[in-house]
Amino acid sequence: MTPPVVLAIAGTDPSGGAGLAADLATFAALGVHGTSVVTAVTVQDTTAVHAIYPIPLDVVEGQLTAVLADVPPRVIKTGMLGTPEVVRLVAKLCTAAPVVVDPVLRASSGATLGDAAVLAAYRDHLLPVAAVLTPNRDEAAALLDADPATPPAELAAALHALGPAVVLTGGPQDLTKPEATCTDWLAAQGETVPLVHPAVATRADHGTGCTYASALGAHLAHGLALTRAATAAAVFVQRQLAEGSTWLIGRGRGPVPHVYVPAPTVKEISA
Ligand code: PXL
Repeated sequence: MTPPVVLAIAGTDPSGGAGLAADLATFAALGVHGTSVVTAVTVQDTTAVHAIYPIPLDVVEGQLTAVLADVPPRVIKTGMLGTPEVVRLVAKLCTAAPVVVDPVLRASSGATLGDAAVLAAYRDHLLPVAAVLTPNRDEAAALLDADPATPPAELAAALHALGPAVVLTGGPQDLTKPEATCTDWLAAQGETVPLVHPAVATRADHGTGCTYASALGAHLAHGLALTRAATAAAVFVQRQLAEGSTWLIGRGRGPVPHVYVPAPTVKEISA
């Protein structure tokens, strides 16, 4: 059966944790066909982002118009867009499918992936046309020019008032407790509700945000309603983080595993 198509518009991460590699692997794991438009090439490893090379605007536009015309997506997911011109281009051209916007502004290693001009372009051009926004708390505060200490439920509701549904993803609280949890705040149709799920203690969390937003896009493309899609995406990320907690990849914060296929047993190989 033909799977739904989800388009990812994002940057690359050579270490395979974040960016387009995370998006496409997540799409494959969740049974959707992924198409992709590259907006920037980052030079990075698991320890840091060393350099960023934006793709020229006409090259981004060429990729986008070609793939939109030939392989219409059920859902579009955006990650690192890199420049205000690309943010505006995406807002202008991506009108035929719901857009899940992960407003990437900063890498977990600390590097800036979207500056003040990118932030303004998100606020003025992409948020008003987005279907769902998936900021973390810092991104939400930055988009609203609010104090980062503002309660996350308030940040989610304030962003929802600008147009899109919002899933404000919350990091783990007090991982020293065995029952530690993460709380995401879902603001949609005028209501803001918490979605609570178990936290996973791991150093391999590079790409968690990209993976979550891609999983959300994939579940929406399969037809799940937003609350169920958000819950299913959190369950997917939680499972993958647990899987990766014993992996030893890279010297820094390792990648979230996106697809985990157990190695075949000797019995299976010889069968
Ligand atoms: O996790 C945010 C992110 C998104 N996109 C790219 C990245 C990163 C973080 O490193 O490199 C390309």
